[in-house]
Amino acid sequence: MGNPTSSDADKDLDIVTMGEALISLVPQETGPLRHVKLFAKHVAGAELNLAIGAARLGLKTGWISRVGQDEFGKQILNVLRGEGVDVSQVTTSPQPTAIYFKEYGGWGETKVQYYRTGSAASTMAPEDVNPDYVRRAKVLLLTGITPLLSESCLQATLHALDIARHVGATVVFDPNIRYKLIQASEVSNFFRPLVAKSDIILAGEEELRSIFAAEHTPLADLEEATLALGPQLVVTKRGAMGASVRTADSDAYVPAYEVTTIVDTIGAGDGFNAGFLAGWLRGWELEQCLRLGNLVGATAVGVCGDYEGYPAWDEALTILSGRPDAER
Ligand code: KDG
Repeated sequence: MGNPTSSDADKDLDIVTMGEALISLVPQETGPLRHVKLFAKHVAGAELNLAIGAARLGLKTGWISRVGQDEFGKQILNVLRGEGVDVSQVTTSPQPTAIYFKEYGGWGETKVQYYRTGSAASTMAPEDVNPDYVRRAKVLLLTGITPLLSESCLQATLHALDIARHVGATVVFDPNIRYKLIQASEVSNFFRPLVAKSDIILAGEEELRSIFAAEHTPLADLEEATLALGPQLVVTKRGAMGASVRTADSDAYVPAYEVTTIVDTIGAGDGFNAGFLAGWLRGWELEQCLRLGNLVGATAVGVCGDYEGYPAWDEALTILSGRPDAER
């Protein structure tokens, strides 16, 4: 993992990512889905959220995927183009674009119901990853969602990882563990090799606990265990508890931004990733990167869609310079 700015002069893309976009149907009332009458239609997907968040923060961003030859595929491409994300590596497939429903429980919890088996993106395969494209990227960001979509998606992910290492792109990995796609008992074996092949890990605290099967281990030890597998930097996202970062010779913690309205926390982790990397790629101190990550994550939770609340670069700088962190 080199310095993000010096050796990358020939790279014209800041972040390339690969994943599935879904149409998300958001209930307009709380309660079991069988009673919900109205839904709002949004575009979602962890890597798409990251790509949009990063583009809003002024980064040149590309998204690799397959979308259906259907209206939803067209909507997804329209949104990404409108947000300034490069979609030159997106192909279309006769398979449908995935959809998922959110379900808001009466106690504020959000559940998701996927309809993504056999989707367009689940047919992605190694040939979707063009080495000449990845070569142009400073960062390749992968999540643990894509390799769980299908065997060919797993192979595409491993292929992308190998290419990135070969062409000198920094590999950033967010486990984004989705228990609808993997059994809890398989998490450790599945994720450790992916962590080991990455340069930077951006993970939730509970995700690190699952990967290391370590429920009560102090967080600092979990972060050390992550570094011992190979990455040079690990960030732990702790939601309302803030975020921390650790490298071989440094560590830092930054509290969360205070959020007054919580509509839906989905999309906050992807926003954090966009903010953290927007600072890191500009050569900022790690503590400032955490602060920007926390800020972008916080903008997601008061808004209904995953990415809609993410700020533009100048908005983020204004908030960053003027609004104190919440002490929690
Ligand atoms: O991180 C947000 C995602 O969870 C959401 O947009 C849907 O990509 C998605 C997934 O697989 O859960």
